[in-house]
Amino acid sequence: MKKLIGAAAVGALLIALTGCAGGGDGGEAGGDGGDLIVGFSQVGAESGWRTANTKSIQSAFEDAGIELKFSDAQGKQENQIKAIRSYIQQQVDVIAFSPVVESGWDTVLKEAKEAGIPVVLTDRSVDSEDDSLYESFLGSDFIVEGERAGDWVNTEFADADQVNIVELQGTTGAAPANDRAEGFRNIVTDPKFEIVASQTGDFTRAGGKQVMEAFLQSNPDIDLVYAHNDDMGLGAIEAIEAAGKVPGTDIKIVTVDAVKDGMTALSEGKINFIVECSPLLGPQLVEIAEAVAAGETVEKRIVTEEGTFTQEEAIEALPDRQY
Ligand code: GZL
Repeated sequence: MKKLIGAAAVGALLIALTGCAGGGDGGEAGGDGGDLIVGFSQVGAESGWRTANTKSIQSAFEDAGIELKFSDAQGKQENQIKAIRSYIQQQVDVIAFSPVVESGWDTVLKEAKEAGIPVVLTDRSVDSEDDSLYESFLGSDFIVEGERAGDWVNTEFADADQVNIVELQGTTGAAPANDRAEGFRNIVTDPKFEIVASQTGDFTRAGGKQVMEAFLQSNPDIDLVYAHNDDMGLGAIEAIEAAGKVPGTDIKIVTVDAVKDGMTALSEGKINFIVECSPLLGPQLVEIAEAVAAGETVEKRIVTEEGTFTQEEAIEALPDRQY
Protein backbone atom coordinates (compact mmCIF):
# COMPACT_ATOMS: atom_id res chain seq x y z
CA MET A 1 0.00 0.00 0.00
CA LYS A 2 3.09 2.31 0.54
CA LYS A 3 3.64 2.14 -3.24
CA LEU A 4 0.02 3.13 -3.78
CA ILE A 5 0.23 6.03 -1.36
CA GLY A 6 3.39 7.22 -3.16
CA ALA A 7 1.56 7.02 -6.47
CA ALA A 8 -1.36 8.97 -5.03
CA ALA A 9 1.00 11.73 -3.91
CA VAL A 10 2.59 11.89 -7.38
CA GLY A 11 -0.87 11.76 -8.88
CA ALA A 12 -2.04 14.69 -6.77
CA LEU A 13 0.95 16.68 -7.98
CA LEU A 14 0.14 15.78 -11.60
CA ILE A 15 -3.46 16.92 -11.13
CA ALA A 16 -2.27 20.26 -9.71
CA LEU A 17 0.12 20.83 -12.62
CA THR A 18 -2.17 19.77 -15.43
CA GLY A 19 -5.41 20.98 -13.80
CA CYS A 20 -7.30 17.92 -14.83
CA ALA A 21 -7.47 14.22 -14.36
CA GLY A 22 -8.65 11.32 -16.52
CA GLY A 23 -12.24 11.57 -17.64
CA GLY A 24 -13.80 13.05 -20.73
CA ASP A 25 -11.41 15.01 -22.90
CA GLY A 26 -9.74 16.62 -19.88
CA GLY A 27 -10.05 20.25 -18.87
CA GLU A 28 -13.77 20.53 -18.13
CA ALA A 29 -13.91 17.27 -16.19
CA GLY A 30 -13.67 17.69 -12.45
CA GLY A 31 -15.46 20.95 -11.77
CA ASP A 32 -12.99 23.84 -11.93
CA GLY A 33 -10.39 21.50 -13.36
CA GLY A 34 -8.35 20.87 -10.26
CA ASP A 35 -10.90 19.02 -8.09
CA LEU A 36 -11.51 15.33 -8.47
CA ILE A 37 -15.07 14.10 -8.97
CA VAL A 38 -15.85 10.41 -8.37
CA GLY A 39 -19.13 8.67 -9.23
CA PHE A 40 -20.04 5.71 -7.02
CA SER A 41 -22.84 3.18 -7.54
CA GLN A 42 -23.67 1.19 -4.40
CA VAL A 43 -25.57 -2.16 -4.40
CA GLY A 44 -28.23 -1.01 -1.96
CA ALA A 45 -28.82 -1.10 1.81
CA GLU A 46 -29.65 -4.79 2.24
CA SER A 47 -27.50 -5.58 5.27
CA GLY A 48 -25.52 -4.23 8.19
CA TRP A 49 -22.40 -4.85 6.15
CA ARG A 50 -23.65 -2.67 3.30
CA THR A 51 -24.57 0.16 5.65
CA ALA A 52 -21.09 0.07 7.17
CA ASN A 53 -19.52 -0.07 3.69
CA THR A 54 -21.48 3.01 2.53
CA LYS A 55 -20.51 4.91 5.68
CA SER A 56 -16.84 4.02 5.19
CA ILE A 57 -16.83 5.20 1.57
CA GLN A 58 -18.80 8.41 2.11
CA SER A 59 -16.75 9.50 5.14
CA ALA A 60 -13.42 8.66 3.48
CA PHE A 61 -14.19 10.87 0.45
CA GLU A 62 -15.52 13.63 2.72
CA ASP A 63 -12.35 13.52 4.83
CA ALA A 64 -10.25 13.67 1.62
CA GLY A 65 -12.22 16.68 0.35
CA ILE A 66 -13.13 14.81 -2.85
CA GLU A 67 -16.60 15.22 -4.39
CA LEU A 68 -18.43 11.86 -4.37
CA LYS A 69 -21.57 11.45 -6.47
CA PHE A 70 -23.35 8.52 -4.75
CA SER A 71 -26.26 6.38 -5.96
CA ASP A 72 -28.07 3.48 -4.24
CA ALA A 73 -29.20 0.87 -6.81
CA GLN A 74 -31.68 -0.81 -4.43
CA GLY A 75 -30.27 -4.17 -5.47
CA LYS A 76 -31.01 -3.74 -9.19
CA GLN A 77 -28.37 -4.09 -11.88
CA GLU A 78 -30.31 -1.87 -14.26
CA ASN A 79 -30.11 0.97 -11.74
CA GLN A 80 -26.34 0.55 -11.48
CA ILE A 81 -26.00 0.63 -15.28
CA LYS A 82 -28.14 3.80 -15.39
CA ALA A 83 -25.99 5.41 -12.69
CA ILE A 84 -22.74 4.54 -14.52
CA ARG A 85 -24.14 6.01 -17.75
CA SER A 86 -25.10 9.15 -15.86
CA TYR A 87 -21.58 9.48 -14.46
CA ILE A 88 -20.20 9.10 -18.00
CA GLN A 89 -22.52 11.89 -19.17
CA GLN A 90 -21.35 14.07 -16.29
CA GLN A 91 -17.74 13.30 -17.26
CA VAL A 92 -16.66 12.41 -13.74
CA ASP A 93 -12.97 11.66 -13.30
CA VAL A 94 -13.37 8.14 -11.88
CA ILE A 95 -16.28 5.69 -11.66
CA ALA A 96 -16.33 3.17 -8.81
CA PHE A 97 -19.00 0.57 -8.01
CA SER A 98 -19.81 -2.67 -6.25
CA PRO A 99 -21.47 -4.85 -8.93
CA VAL A 100 -24.62 -6.42 -7.49
CA VAL A 101 -24.10 -9.50 -9.71
CA GLU A 102 -21.04 -10.78 -11.59
CA SER A 103 -22.37 -10.80 -15.16
CA GLY A 104 -23.72 -8.30 -17.68
CA TRP A 105 -21.28 -5.40 -17.32
CA ASP A 106 -19.15 -5.44 -20.49
CA THR A 107 -21.30 -3.05 -22.54
CA VAL A 108 -21.44 -0.24 -19.99
CA LEU A 109 -17.82 -0.71 -18.95
CA LYS A 110 -16.79 -0.38 -22.62
CA GLU A 111 -18.77 2.88 -22.75
CA ALA A 112 -16.79 4.18 -19.74
CA LYS A 113 -13.52 3.09 -21.37
CA GLU A 114 -14.44 4.84 -24.64
CA ALA A 115 -15.23 7.96 -22.62
CA GLY A 116 -11.74 7.76 -21.09
CA ILE A 117 -13.10 7.35 -17.54
CA PRO A 118 -11.22 4.81 -15.37
CA VAL A 119 -13.38 2.34 -13.43
CA VAL A 120 -12.59 0.80 -10.03
CA LEU A 121 -14.45 -2.25 -8.67
CA THR A 122 -14.96 -2.43 -4.91
CA ASP A 123 -16.31 -5.24 -2.72
CA ARG A 124 -17.65 -7.47 -5.53
CA SER A 125 -16.17 -8.26 -8.93
CA VAL A 126 -17.40 -8.89 -12.47
CA ASP A 127 -16.89 -11.97 -14.64
CA SER A 128 -15.79 -10.01 -17.73
CA GLU A 129 -13.09 -11.68 -19.83
CA ASP A 130 -11.56 -8.27 -20.52
CA ASP A 131 -9.83 -6.96 -17.39
CA SER A 132 -8.79 -3.78 -19.20
CA LEU A 133 -12.36 -2.61 -18.51
CA TYR A 134 -11.41 -1.76 -14.93
CA GLU A 135 -8.24 -0.46 -13.29
CA SER A 136 -8.44 -2.36 -10.00
CA PHE A 137 -10.64 -4.62 -7.87
CA LEU A 138 -10.51 -3.87 -4.15
CA GLY A 139 -12.26 -6.42 -1.98
CA SER A 140 -12.24 -9.69 -0.06
CA ASP A 141 -11.42 -13.14 -1.38
CA PHE A 142 -14.84 -14.75 -0.96
CA ILE A 143 -13.58 -18.24 -1.81
CA VAL A 144 -11.14 -18.03 1.11
CA GLU A 145 -14.01 -16.84 3.32
CA GLY A 146 -16.03 -19.94 2.37
CA GLU A 147 -13.00 -22.15 2.98
CA ARG A 148 -12.47 -20.61 6.44
CA ALA A 149 -16.08 -21.44 7.30
CA GLY A 150 -15.49 -24.97 6.02
CA ASP A 151 -12.34 -25.39 8.10
CA TRP A 152 -14.30 -24.56 11.24
CA VAL A 153 -17.06 -27.02 10.29
CA ASN A 154 -14.56 -29.85 9.79
CA THR A 155 -13.09 -29.20 13.24
CA GLU A 156 -16.41 -28.59 15.02
CA PHE A 157 -17.97 -31.81 13.67
CA ALA A 158 -14.80 -33.96 13.68
CA ASP A 159 -16.45 -36.63 15.86
CA ALA A 160 -19.87 -36.58 14.20
CA ASP A 161 -21.06 -39.48 12.02
CA GLN A 162 -23.67 -37.57 10.01
CA VAL A 163 -24.07 -33.78 9.65
CA ASN A 164 -27.12 -32.29 7.90
CA ILE A 165 -26.37 -28.78 6.63
CA VAL A 166 -28.72 -26.10 5.32
CA GLU A 167 -27.19 -23.20 3.38
CA LEU A 168 -28.60 -19.68 3.24
CA GLN A 169 -27.04 -18.31 0.06
CA GLY A 170 -26.47 -14.67 -0.76
CA THR A 171 -27.99 -12.81 -3.70
CA THR A 172 -28.28 -15.09 -6.75
CA GLY A 173 -25.46 -14.36 -9.18
CA ALA A 174 -23.48 -12.20 -6.77
CA ALA A 175 -19.74 -12.91 -6.47
CA PRO A 176 -19.86 -13.42 -2.67
CA ALA A 177 -22.71 -15.92 -3.04
CA ASN A 178 -21.02 -17.87 -5.82
CA ASP A 179 -17.60 -17.90 -4.17
CA ARG A 180 -18.62 -18.52 -0.56
CA ALA A 181 -20.59 -21.54 -1.80
CA GLU A 182 -17.58 -22.76 -3.81
CA GLY A 183 -15.04 -22.21 -1.02
CA PHE A 184 -17.19 -24.04 1.54
CA ARG A 185 -17.57 -27.03 -0.79
CA ASN A 186 -13.82 -27.10 -1.44
CA ILE A 187 -13.24 -27.91 2.22
CA VAL A 188 -16.36 -29.72 3.52
CA THR A 189 -15.89 -32.88 1.47
CA ASP A 190 -16.31 -35.79 3.91
CA PRO A 191 -19.38 -37.85 2.86
CA LYS A 192 -20.78 -37.54 6.41
CA PHE A 193 -21.63 -33.93 5.53
CA GLU A 194 -24.80 -33.50 3.52
CA ILE A 195 -26.10 -30.12 2.32
CA VAL A 196 -29.77 -31.11 2.53
CA ALA A 197 -31.06 -27.69 1.37
CA SER A 198 -29.60 -24.54 -0.16
CA GLN A 199 -31.53 -21.40 -1.10
CA THR A 200 -30.94 -17.67 -1.44
CA GLY A 201 -32.04 -15.37 1.38
CA ASP A 202 -30.74 -12.40 -0.64
CA PHE A 203 -28.35 -11.32 2.14
CA THR A 204 -31.25 -9.94 4.19
CA ARG A 205 -32.43 -10.79 7.72
CA ALA A 206 -36.03 -11.20 6.52
CA GLY A 207 -34.89 -13.46 3.69
CA GLY A 208 -32.84 -15.61 6.05
CA LYS A 209 -35.78 -15.99 8.46
CA GLN A 210 -38.27 -16.87 5.71
CA VAL A 211 -36.03 -19.48 4.09
CA MET A 212 -35.02 -20.98 7.44
CA GLU A 213 -38.70 -21.39 8.39
CA ALA A 214 -39.18 -23.42 5.22
CA PHE A 215 -36.02 -25.44 5.86
CA LEU A 216 -37.21 -26.31 9.38
CA GLN A 217 -40.56 -27.50 8.08
CA SER A 218 -39.06 -29.78 5.45
CA ASN A 219 -35.92 -30.98 7.28
CA PRO A 220 -36.50 -32.39 10.82
CA ASP A 221 -32.83 -33.03 11.59
CA ILE A 222 -30.75 -29.95 10.79
CA ASP A 223 -27.37 -29.87 12.53
CA LEU A 224 -25.83 -26.74 10.98
CA VAL A 225 -26.74 -23.52 9.19
CA TYR A 226 -24.13 -22.04 6.84
CA ALA A 227 -25.30 -18.48 6.17
CA HIS A 228 -23.39 -16.39 3.60
CA ASN A 229 -23.79 -13.33 5.84
CA ASP A 230 -24.62 -12.40 9.44
CA ASP A 231 -27.97 -10.84 8.55
CA MET A 232 -29.36 -14.09 7.14
CA GLY A 233 -27.90 -15.93 10.14
CA LEU A 234 -29.75 -13.53 12.46
CA GLY A 235 -32.96 -14.22 10.57
CA ALA A 236 -32.33 -17.95 10.93
CA ILE A 237 -31.96 -17.49 14.71
CA GLU A 238 -35.46 -15.98 14.84
CA ALA A 239 -36.89 -18.92 12.91
CA ILE A 240 -35.05 -21.51 15.01
CA GLU A 241 -36.27 -19.94 18.28
CA ALA A 242 -39.83 -19.72 16.93
CA ALA A 243 -39.61 -23.45 16.24
CA GLY A 244 -38.75 -24.05 19.92
CA LYS A 245 -35.10 -24.95 19.28
CA VAL A 246 -31.93 -23.36 20.69
CA PRO A 247 -29.73 -21.64 18.06
CA GLY A 248 -26.03 -22.35 18.57
CA THR A 249 -26.84 -25.49 20.57
CA ASP A 250 -29.57 -27.61 18.90
CA ILE A 251 -28.61 -26.16 15.51
CA LYS A 252 -25.17 -24.64 15.09
CA ILE A 253 -24.67 -21.57 12.90
CA VAL A 254 -21.64 -20.29 10.98
CA THR A 255 -21.84 -16.97 9.14
CA VAL A 256 -19.70 -14.42 7.27
CA ASP A 257 -19.24 -10.64 7.82
CA ALA A 258 -18.70 -9.99 11.59
CA VAL A 259 -20.95 -6.90 11.84
CA LYS A 260 -21.93 -5.78 15.33
CA ASP A 261 -25.28 -7.61 15.50
CA GLY A 262 -23.64 -10.82 14.29
CA MET A 263 -20.80 -10.47 16.78
CA THR A 264 -23.31 -9.87 19.57
CA ALA A 265 -25.16 -13.09 18.68
CA LEU A 266 -21.78 -14.86 18.58
CA SER A 267 -20.87 -13.50 22.03
CA GLU A 268 -24.21 -14.90 23.29
CA GLY A 269 -23.58 -18.32 21.74
CA LYS A 270 -26.48 -18.08 19.27
CA ILE A 271 -23.98 -18.07 16.37
CA ASN A 272 -20.97 -20.38 16.78
CA PHE A 273 -18.35 -18.93 14.41
CA ILE A 274 -18.02 -15.90 12.12
CA VAL A 275 -15.67 -15.37 9.20
CA GLU A 276 -14.84 -11.66 8.88
CA CYS A 277 -15.51 -9.70 5.69
CA SER A 278 -14.39 -6.10 6.16
CA PRO A 279 -16.67 -3.34 4.78
CA LEU A 280 -14.15 -0.62 5.65
CA LEU A 281 -12.99 -0.05 2.06
CA GLY A 282 -13.35 3.75 1.98
CA PRO A 283 -9.79 4.92 2.71
CA GLN A 284 -8.19 2.48 0.23
CA LEU A 285 -10.77 3.44 -2.42
CA VAL A 286 -9.80 7.12 -2.03
CA GLU A 287 -6.13 6.25 -2.59
CA ILE A 288 -6.94 4.17 -5.67
CA ALA A 289 -9.25 6.86 -7.11
CA GLU A 290 -6.59 9.54 -6.69
CA ALA A 291 -3.95 7.34 -8.31
CA VAL A 292 -6.03 6.26 -11.33
CA ALA A 293 -7.30 9.83 -11.86
CA ALA A 294 -3.66 10.86 -12.14
CA GLY A 295 -3.05 8.15 -14.71
CA GLU A 296 -0.99 6.05 -12.32
CA THR A 297 -1.10 2.28 -12.60
CA VAL A 298 -2.44 0.53 -9.50
CA GLU A 299 -2.49 -3.12 -8.48
CA LYS A 300 -5.17 -4.93 -10.47
CA ARG A 301 -6.28 -6.93 -7.43
CA ILE A 302 -6.12 -5.60 -3.86
CA VAL A 303 -7.35 -8.13 -1.29
CA THR A 304 -8.65 -6.79 2.03
CA GLU A 305 -7.22 -8.28 5.21
CA GLU A 306 -9.63 -10.08 7.52
CA GLY A 307 -9.83 -12.93 10.01
CA THR A 308 -12.29 -15.11 11.93
CA PHE A 309 -13.99 -14.96 15.32
CA THR A 310 -14.87 -17.52 17.99
CA GLN A 311 -17.26 -16.65 20.83
CA GLU A 312 -14.39 -15.69 23.13
CA GLU A 313 -12.80 -13.50 20.43
CA ALA A 314 -16.13 -11.78 19.77
CA ILE A 315 -16.59 -10.96 23.46
CA GLU A 316 -13.11 -9.41 23.46
CA ALA A 317 -13.51 -7.53 20.15
CA LEU A 318 -17.05 -6.14 20.58
CA PRO A 319 -16.25 -3.07 22.72
CA ASP A 320 -13.89 -1.67 20.04
CA ARG A 321 -15.88 -2.77 16.98
CA GLN A 322 -16.25 0.09 14.43
CA TYR A 323 -19.29 -1.51 12.74
C1 GZL B 1 -19.39 -8.95 0.76
C2 GZL B 1 -20.64 -8.15 0.45
C3 GZL B 1 -21.84 -8.88 0.94
C4 GZL B 1 -21.87 -9.04 2.46
C5 GZL B 1 -23.33 -8.94 2.71
O1 GZL B 1 -18.26 -8.22 0.38
O2 GZL B 1 -20.76 -7.95 -0.94
O3 GZL B 1 -22.99 -8.13 0.58
O4 GZL B 1 -21.31 -10.23 2.91
C6 GZL B 1 -23.70 -7.79 1.79
O5 GZL B 1 -23.69 -8.69 4.04
O6 GZL B 1 -25.06 -7.69 1.63
